Amino acid sequence: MHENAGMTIRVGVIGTGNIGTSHAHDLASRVAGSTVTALFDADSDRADALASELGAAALPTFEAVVASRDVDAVLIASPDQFHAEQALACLAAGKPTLCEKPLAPLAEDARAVMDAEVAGGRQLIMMGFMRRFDPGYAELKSQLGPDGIGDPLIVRNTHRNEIAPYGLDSALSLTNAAIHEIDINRWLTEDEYAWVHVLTGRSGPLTPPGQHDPLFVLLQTTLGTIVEIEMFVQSQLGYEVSCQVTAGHGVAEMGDGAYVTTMRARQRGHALPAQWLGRFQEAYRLQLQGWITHLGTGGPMPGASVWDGYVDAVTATAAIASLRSGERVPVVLPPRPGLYA
Ligand code: ISE
Repeated sequence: MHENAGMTIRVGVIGTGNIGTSHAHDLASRVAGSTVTALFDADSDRADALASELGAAALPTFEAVVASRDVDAVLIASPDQFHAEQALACLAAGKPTLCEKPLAPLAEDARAVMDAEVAGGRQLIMMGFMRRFDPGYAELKSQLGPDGIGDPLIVRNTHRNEIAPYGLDSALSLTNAAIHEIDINRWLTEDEYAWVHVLTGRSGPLTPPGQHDPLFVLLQTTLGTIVEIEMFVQSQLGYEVSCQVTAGHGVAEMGDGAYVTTMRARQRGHALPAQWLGRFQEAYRLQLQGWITHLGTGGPMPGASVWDGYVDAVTATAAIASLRSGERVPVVLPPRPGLYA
């Protein structure tokens, strides 16, 4: 799309729920070089309202958004189970796409998208793993390596939601929520996983029968780094994400970023956001800006690739197998296609 350098990228948004609406607002007013021209949502009233606010067209199907001559690039923000089918349609139409995570809940569907992109011979899809753009994670990563505290040995992650946004289902906790840690720990360690083991135990009071919350996910990378994740979807305490790395020469911890701690009335602390937009709003905006700048200038794709989305889905699928069997499950990857070298 570099022939569009200096021009406005016209984006079509598929899915106008919580995150799709936030993206559409960012693209319309907080990102340089983009505008929103078309929208689709299964809830047509919701799509109509956002379309009239932004001066975009609300279209009757996602296919119409992909095919529209007023759409240069597509943003997929529909429910997870539709991502793969919609990504395949974008590839078939040759439209650059930002696909919200996950690429697909299960590895086989993610694989179909990767195979189609590889067959087309060019990277058209960037994955929406926004934590890669978060200033807190960027600072944490910059502390690692030979000029910092050394190689990561153990990474401890917590990911707590106040309530289950889509209902509590333990497999969904892995494919929709813990997928963020699956991805960001590959990015932090620059390594792939060798195995995953999901431990279940005593559950919190809101957990329905047959489900488990919190989950404790243990992974080991091929170089031996241990990664642990506390995934607690119905924690009731608010939204909280943290990451602490024990490395060869020290420890680096990403707490809650830039919050100010206040002491008052015999209490010390700070407020927690209710959900992820309160914590990651800037990461989402930076991700969109990176994507739009990449489309406008033809520079390198700045975010996660379809290969990343596929590897994350393979890992989540292995984690579901572990959840069900109680056993440690290997993470088995094919060779990385040359397109993603
Ligand atoms: C949601 O879909 C997100 O992507 C949030 O970042 C995550 O914290 C939440 O658990 C997911 O449901």
